[in-house]
Amino acid sequence: MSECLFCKIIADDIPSDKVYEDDKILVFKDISPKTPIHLLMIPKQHIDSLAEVTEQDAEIMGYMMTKVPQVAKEAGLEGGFRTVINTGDDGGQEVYHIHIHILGGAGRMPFV
Ligand code: DGP
Repeated sequence: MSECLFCKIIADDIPSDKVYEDDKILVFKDISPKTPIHLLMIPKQHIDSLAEVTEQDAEIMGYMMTKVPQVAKEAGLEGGFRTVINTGDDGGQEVYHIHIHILGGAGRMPFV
């Protein structure tokens, strides 16, 4: 079995609060939300990080970007949202299964 935390969430070996799922991606609530709404979008295929993405991943990466606004709208983020992809140790990445943070729900956010 994969040792990857998010692969275990995909496999339902670890419970999560899912808000969207299809055959390619899963979106669930962050366990430690930084904003009132804080979601994580992950591909079901394992990719370590943005630094590992290749042209072969163009389809799934593009697919995720098209799903972000749909998921954000369904989560109630009508006024806008922030997306973040932490990459590598210096980028603050803790879980090495690529994920897009979708953050919002607290009004206008500061730049950083
Ligand atoms: P990052 O630092 O970009 O790798 O963010 C990892 C995020 O994953 C962090 O905001 C907390 C979240 N997280 C870690 N473990 C779990 C978990 O078991 N369940 C959920 N729902 N989120 C988790």
